[in-house]
Amino acid sequence: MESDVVFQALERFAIELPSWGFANTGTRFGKFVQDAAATSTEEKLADAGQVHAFTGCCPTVALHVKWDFPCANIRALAAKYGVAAGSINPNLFEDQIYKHGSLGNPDASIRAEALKHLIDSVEIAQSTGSRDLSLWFADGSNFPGTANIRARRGWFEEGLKAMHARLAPDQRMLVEYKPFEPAFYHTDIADWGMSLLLAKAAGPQARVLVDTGHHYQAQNIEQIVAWLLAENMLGGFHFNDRRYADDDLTLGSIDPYQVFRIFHEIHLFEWETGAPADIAYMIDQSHNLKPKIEEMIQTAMAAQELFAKAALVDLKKLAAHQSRAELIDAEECLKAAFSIDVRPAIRAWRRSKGLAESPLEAFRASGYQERAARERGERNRRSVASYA
Ligand code: RM4
Ligand code: MN
Ligand code: MN
Repeated sequence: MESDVVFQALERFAIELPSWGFANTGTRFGKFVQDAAATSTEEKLADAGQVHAFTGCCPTVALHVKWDFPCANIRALAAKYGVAAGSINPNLFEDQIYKHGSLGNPDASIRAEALKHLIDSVEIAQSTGSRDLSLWFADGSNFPGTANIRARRGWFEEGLKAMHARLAPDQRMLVEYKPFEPAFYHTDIADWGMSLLLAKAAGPQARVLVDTGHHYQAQNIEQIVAWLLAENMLGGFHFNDRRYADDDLTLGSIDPYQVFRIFHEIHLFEWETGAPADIAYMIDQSHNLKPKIEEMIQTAMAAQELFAKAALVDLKKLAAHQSRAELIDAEECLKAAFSIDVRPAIRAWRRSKGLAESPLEAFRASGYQERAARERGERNRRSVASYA
């Protein structure tokens, strides 16, 4: 029984890899370069292909417009490595013109540039066959009195509407929020309420994107998820874990119960409504210290485990306990599923797919990482930059 539920859960669970998670990235104080890191979009796709080949649950790769494009025939390139292009991420935070914002910039010509980039990104998404555009804006201000918060809100609404008008009927735009960083006084899209209002204003194909690292400490993320589901406005996730802020640590490394509770809200919604929720599960992590492909495999495995555990909650029983306000029984019912060891069932699922039981061990045995280090090491070492 249990393993049937786990099988069914894994059959429909896929999580998208971020291309930027395979390249050398750092903290704002510097980079520790890894010889094996990807140095081009082709290498990112090749590495992502490894993660999918060993886990069987990561068929798509999110691409960042500025870091991965232009790239000749990316569709064929992805296919060569056994993956497909996933969500397209515009980049409105690196160019010098965006120092004071993109869609929220007080300069109309810069807002127009930002909109142009968004429209170009919609076209890129059409050419790669990607349904979703994931939008994260770094816009905000550092000091009180320096920005007109309401005017900027209006410019965002305008810009997002104009972008929405360019979507093909099957495309979606996902509006991500984040409370702070890089701006430290106000951020234009700081929380899920702002994302929700802007997505609703933009048009019917806009949804909210929840990045698990983009909340204040102690915020109840699963409640946000439940509300967005109820509003039919949950578009997708950027999964990662954190201890303090947007730490981008391995999913489940700090608080696996949090991830389980999020998945539980989704399973519960689907059980109650009888319809699958249309949610894009994506990873948004950058790995500075652990080997990148291994950390991505570790993440995918953690996601599968937690998704499967959450599928094991006895929802009928839980509902009965809730209706009678049997607090201890309801809570124990939820926790019971969390404590089930689903790994044997997942290993059986892997066997049924012709995958190795341990993706990590199998990847290590392949020698891919050592080969990549030999081939890419010199290029990677040349790219070290200092903070100041
Ligand atoms: C942001 C946010 C975005 C990601 C960038 C690189 O904090 O999470 O989703 O694209 O980082
Ligand atoms: Mn994100
Ligand atoms: Mn982030």
